[in-house]
Amino acid sequence: MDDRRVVKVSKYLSRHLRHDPQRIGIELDAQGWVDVDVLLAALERQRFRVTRAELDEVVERNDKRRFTIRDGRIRANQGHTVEVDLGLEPLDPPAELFHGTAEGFVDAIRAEGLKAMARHDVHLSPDYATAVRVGSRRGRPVVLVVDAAGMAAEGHVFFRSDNGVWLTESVPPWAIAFPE
Ligand code: HQG
Repeated sequence: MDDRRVVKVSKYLSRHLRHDPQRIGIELDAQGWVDVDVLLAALERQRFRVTRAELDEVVERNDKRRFTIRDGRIRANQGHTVEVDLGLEPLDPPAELFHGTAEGFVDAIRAEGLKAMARHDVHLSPDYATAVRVGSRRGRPVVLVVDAAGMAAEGHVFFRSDNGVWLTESVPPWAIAFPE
């Protein structure tokens, strides 16, 4: 598959495995899984034809390992807006984590901290470069440094998704260092 097709299929899967499964007539279980065969049949009905080999390739080659296939089922690793319980165990975070955002959001974040917005959790990156990429999706990127260890000491709970994104419910202003 060429890169454009991989991205196109990945976006289509993200939409329906994270946000809007009913749009293509599928149902996710409580942990976000759906049978691969059920998904492929639904895609066929939508005339968005994807073969099993292509699906495997998208899961394999996806730049952020957004999906997992296990025991004949598939799910998105994180980023849901529909209710799912990913079954992640709380984990001690590293001392610092990073959040990439856009310039226009900085004043609001200074005032109220980071909020999950439409998703279930605030997404934090383990490294600076990833945060730059995340922030660039929305404009000129600004990278915030989060005092994750300090938050954990105050009782905030952290999780790490199967693709290495750190998740937490919210980040208070005191735990955020803003660039000069
Ligand atoms: C901002 C992508 C105003 C926040 C990425 C962000 C990531 C606030 C936006 C993953 C705010 C929400 C998640 C506040 C937060 N006031 N703005 N109090 N608190 N924000 O997309 O972190 O391609 O829901 O900074 O790579 O940008 O989907 O979160 O800009 O890993 O796999 O509100 O999504 O991955 O945006 O991105 P999002 P995000 P995928």
